[in-house]
Amino acid sequence: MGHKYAAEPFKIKSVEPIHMTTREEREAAIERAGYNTFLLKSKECYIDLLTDSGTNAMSDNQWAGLMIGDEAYSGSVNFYALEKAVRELYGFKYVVPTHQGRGAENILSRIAIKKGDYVPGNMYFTTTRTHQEMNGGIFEDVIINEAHDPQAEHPFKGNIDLKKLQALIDRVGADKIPYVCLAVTVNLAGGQPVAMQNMREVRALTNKYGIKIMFDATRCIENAFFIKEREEGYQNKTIPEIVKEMFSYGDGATMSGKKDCLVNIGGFLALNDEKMYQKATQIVVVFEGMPSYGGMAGRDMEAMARGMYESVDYYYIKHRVEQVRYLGEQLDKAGVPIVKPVGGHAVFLDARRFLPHIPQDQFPAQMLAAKLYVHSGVRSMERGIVSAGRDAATGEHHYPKLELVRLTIPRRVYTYAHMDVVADAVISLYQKRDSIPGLEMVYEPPVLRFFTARFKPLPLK
Ligand code: PLI
Repeated sequence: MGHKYAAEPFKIKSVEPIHMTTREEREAAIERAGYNTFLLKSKECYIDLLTDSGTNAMSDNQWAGLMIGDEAYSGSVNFYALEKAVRELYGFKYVVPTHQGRGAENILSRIAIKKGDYVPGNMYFTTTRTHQEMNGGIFEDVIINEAHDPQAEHPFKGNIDLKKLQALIDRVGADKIPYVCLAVTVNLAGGQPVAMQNMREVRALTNKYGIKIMFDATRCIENAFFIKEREEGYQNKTIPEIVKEMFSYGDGATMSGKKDCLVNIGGFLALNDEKMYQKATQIVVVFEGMPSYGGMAGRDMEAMARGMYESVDYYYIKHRVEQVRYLGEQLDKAGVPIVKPVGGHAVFLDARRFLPHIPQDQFPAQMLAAKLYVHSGVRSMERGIVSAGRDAATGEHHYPKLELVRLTIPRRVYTYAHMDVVADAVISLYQKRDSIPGLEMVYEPPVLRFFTARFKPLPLK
């Protein structure tokens, strides 16, 4: 049965009604929210594509797992279930549960980074870079150039550029590089995967210098699916085999369970080195909790362990990625500028080409997300200059090449019919794009400003 886009590999057992709103209600809501879609109430949104983080639908098996939560302060059975899942599926020896991904980033950054160290990575992620900088680290982008070009059709746009990595090592010295942060997939590049070949090469290079590799494993299953689909020699490997091989090139990983572990909350730091693990346990008790729950309830660890096994099912991940692609291909066919190829978790609108009349410091992607909401009730997220924040040293805006709006698809939540509604909304807004003005920022928090910044529209020029 060769359907172009896989049908849902699940039946729907429980439903959550969604709310329709009027245009007047949405106009008032976005005004109140300071033109920041993060500040809308969920009930004000019709199709909520703000994020794929923590918005997953759990299976009946995961819900059943909640009932066997062992809420002991220490040594919960659910911790051992999680540890077993991490060992069996990802191959790491030690696991420190955390309340979510950034909890793991906090611990890793504290134990591994010294002031003045450099942390190379395949593009920045907001919370990841913030933790690196708060611990005195300097982030260095070593992703291939194609990743910064929305139109470059490269099958593995998340790859690390080995020449850039080598140049950094030559410039600052290997002893100033505690680890390479290797994200699979790369969120802000458009959910783009990293090739196995590239991971192997990064491992070979870092081995020469004794530099560690720490994965950002957040969307590792999506990455594994792309390897199976696109990389020679992997068509006949299973998703678990590919995941295992990927992580065999790393020394550890931070994980936001809210994405590819198919849960609503939770994360972990995984490590192979016993000394690092011991240091991590010293930090986790200060910021999260005992090393055997680290900020998670026993029931949530159980749901996460079960979600991890479900996530490596081929039919699950095939549908997941193909549903995202279905939306992307509809927009592309209609001429709407998007990041290509379509990534694993989201379709990214290219706001530079969507709104070429708005300069980047008038926040075109921020305004596009706000206008899409008012136009249709579809909530999306800015991933451009606002998300990039300011340079920690100079205080100037970072001006990222990518000025994007992310339509992020929660896992197992919406149907193909919802994707049609979203596509129609974006396409009809594209036809009216000339009427959209820029924004000015009227409130700016000092770090991670995109979460709570506020804006006002400028007059249309
Ligand atoms: O939101 P957390 O703290 O569970 O995870 C932080 C985090 C780390 N790495 C990557 C690649 C992420 O995408 C990520 C969180 N992403 C969010 C919240 C998102 O909306 O994409």
